[in-house]
Amino acid sequence: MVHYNRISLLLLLSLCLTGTGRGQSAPLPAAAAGSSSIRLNQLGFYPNGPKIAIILTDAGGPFQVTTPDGKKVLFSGTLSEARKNSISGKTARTADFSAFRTAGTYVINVPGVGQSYAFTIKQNIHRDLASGSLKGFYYQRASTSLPEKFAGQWHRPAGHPDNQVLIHPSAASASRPAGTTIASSGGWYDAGDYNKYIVNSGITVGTLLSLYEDFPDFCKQLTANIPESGNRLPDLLDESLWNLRWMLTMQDPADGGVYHKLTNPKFDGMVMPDKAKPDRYVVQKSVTAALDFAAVMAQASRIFNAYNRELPGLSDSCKTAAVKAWQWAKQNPNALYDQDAMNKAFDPDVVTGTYGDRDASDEWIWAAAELYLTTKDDAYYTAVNLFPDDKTPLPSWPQVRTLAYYSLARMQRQLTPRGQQDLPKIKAHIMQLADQLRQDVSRQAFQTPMGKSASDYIWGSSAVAANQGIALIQAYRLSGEKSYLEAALSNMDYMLGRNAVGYSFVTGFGHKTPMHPHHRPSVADGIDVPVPGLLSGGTNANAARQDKCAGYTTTIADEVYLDADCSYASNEIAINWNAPLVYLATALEALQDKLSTGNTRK
Ligand code: 9MR
Repeated sequence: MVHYNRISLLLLLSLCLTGTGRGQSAPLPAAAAGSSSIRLNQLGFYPNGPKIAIILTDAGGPFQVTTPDGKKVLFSGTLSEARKNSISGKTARTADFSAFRTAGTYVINVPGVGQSYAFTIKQNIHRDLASGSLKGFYYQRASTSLPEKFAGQWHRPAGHPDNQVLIHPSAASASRPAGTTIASSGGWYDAGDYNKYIVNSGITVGTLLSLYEDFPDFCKQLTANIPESGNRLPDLLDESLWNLRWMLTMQDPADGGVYHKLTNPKFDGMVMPDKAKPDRYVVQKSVTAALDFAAVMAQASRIFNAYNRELPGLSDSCKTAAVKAWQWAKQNPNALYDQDAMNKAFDPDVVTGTYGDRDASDEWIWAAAELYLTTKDDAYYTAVNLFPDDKTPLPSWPQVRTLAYYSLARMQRQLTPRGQQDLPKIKAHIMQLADQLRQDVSRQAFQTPMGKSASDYIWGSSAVAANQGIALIQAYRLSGEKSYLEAALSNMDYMLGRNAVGYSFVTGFGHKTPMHPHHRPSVADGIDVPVPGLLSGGTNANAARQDKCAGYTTTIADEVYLDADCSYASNEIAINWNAPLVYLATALEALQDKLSTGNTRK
């Protein structure tokens, strides 16, 4: 690291044309690349968009944007005033080079601090990430081989055929006694483990389908080199169908109930899918599974209605499945999934992910809204209290209420008069969430909505950032106010490196990325680099207590992250985290032209 005294700093400062210099300034002394004190989106920036890096330094002074060899100075500026990180107490300053718009690859040089990773300014800066994170789902496919043509070096044989899945005693019924089998192939592995869970599939597929409904034209151009690429469906829908078709097999045709999950009794070891051989079970039907299933199937029905020629009957099947699941839920409103109680009553014990939830009121709201939108039947709308309080909770797997508001606002032109009455309220809920997120961002050390509160740093916090981004995109779509779009973009910057740990949390995208995610194929495949396009759960204040992995070095909430495969509480990947990443990357790509100054309407 190079150090400067005050006088030489002033001298350097006087050489620079603050904020406007283009090529006129002399290069500041170059430092080694990849300074850990310069945090920025490690992919780069849109030419017409905001561009900032966060510098972890007490000292103010100049900075430059230069060619990667440091020889040509393209832009000179001055670091902002110091801001204190309210979580860690550390000092940060901003290097703002938004005014520099020329496409190319550059570094930032800050005397006394160092030089950043190389980054690029160009159109479509997140395009590869959008398709790469969609491709991440392909790599999660169960019951199929991944040929080299699509999976590159991560090709692998099929695992978990799931064509003879046992009915667990907790799920036994007259037509399906315990120990009999059903076929339930396909779907995505949930995460770093190989089990398949309906609740988590719900928000995941719902998020991907909502992306399609929000940006249909753009999504038709999004390709991911999957086996279905080139057919008449967009890749986003083809990939979603891989899981949707599996979800359909999780419904008991006899009564419409939906099994909570398809799972081993215990987690597999860190082996490749084809090496995992334990028995697989479907377990107890649950009300949360039924309602999440109903919501997603209703949404799928209206989307695939436009593809009746390619997929005859699918739209109708989805609608029928949704209605039957809803009716089952009405008859079984107390069938919450309680794994401990289940294990007391039945064998074998099941100790894999629970996705347990003691409150299904939000699942009722989401299912009711989607069924209403698809059927136009007011009876669904009035079956629940859509507004139990004035909150707008950020979507997550146990809390799906706001997904209902998103869909109702998106489909506002198709509401019945009953729904129309509530439209102002629905919009107000979404705007209230976005306003909370946008508020005070400029006072934050990292200038992002993510991390304003230490409570953002939970298990899967990267998806908190992504889901905040989606909320802000929704607000932008409703209001046309560019500041929401910019705030959404800043959370993407967070995910790609502008954060307190300096990692881009997406495997394969950025300079400093997770190399050891808790992801069985990435651990077991013998390939150094992990499967790409997967979002690590990221910083989690309680990770050390939760996974007991050795190696955490701090308890500061926004810094607890460990790139080790034992760190399943901070470094696993999961489908419900990848989906909002796909959403945000794609939405930003679709809206990038709206970032221009003076263009504030959508
Ligand atoms: O994402 C889930 C997180 O909200 C919970 O706190 C955590 C512990 O219950 O479980 C997470 O979900 C995991 C699931 O149970 C099993 N597959 C891996 C998931 C991601 O870690």
